[in-house]
Amino acid sequence: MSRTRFALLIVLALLVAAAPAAARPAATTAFVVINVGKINHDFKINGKKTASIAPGKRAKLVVTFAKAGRYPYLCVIGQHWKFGMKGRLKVT
Ligand SMILES: [Cu+2]
Repeated sequence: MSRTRFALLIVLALLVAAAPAAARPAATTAFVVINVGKINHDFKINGKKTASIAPGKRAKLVVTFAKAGRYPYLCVIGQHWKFGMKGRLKVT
């Protein structure tokens, strides 16, 4: 699966922190990951990971980013990440 295809699996990244940016110590984001592939996948970022997601199913992962930066994400099932199921999320 290409890196671009994997990026499409991350359908929605919703910023749930309602306070003004200057007032909050960290940004909390809920990822809704939909597996549109034909085998199981997962999604790991910043030390948190979904369960294995079956084809056609979805999982939600709530992650807090303490500071701005680039955070690697990947699928840790098998060696999927070696075949491109990875990327970096920029948090500003
Ligand atoms: Cu995978």
